[in-house]
Amino acid sequence: MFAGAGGDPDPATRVSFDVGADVPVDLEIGPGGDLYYVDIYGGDVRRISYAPGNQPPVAAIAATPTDGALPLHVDFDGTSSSDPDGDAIIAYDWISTATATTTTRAARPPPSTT
Ligand SMILES: [Ca+2]
Repeated sequence: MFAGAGGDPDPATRVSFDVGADVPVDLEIGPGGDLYYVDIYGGDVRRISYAPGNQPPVAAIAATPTDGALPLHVDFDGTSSSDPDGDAIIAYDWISTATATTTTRAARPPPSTT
């Protein structure tokens, strides 16, 4: 909702911003200004970010295999990531919480870990 002529919010300027939201409950603003909500039927916590202009890429990560006996070698693949503006993704940052390291790769092949 945008400000009207007097500076107050004008209900006539309401705009839907997440028409795909399932059943949002418990809306909260995070420390970075993003809006978080619980999708009560989907069992997810979802984030809505406002990014005017150039939109950030959307990360999509696949792991193969997703389970197995130890030691398990897993290959990660981020090549399904996309940019809503159609911009090329020029780098992938892979952050390992196990080793507290960040690996930047120009593109493929994806990193793997055991
Ligand atoms: Ca972009």
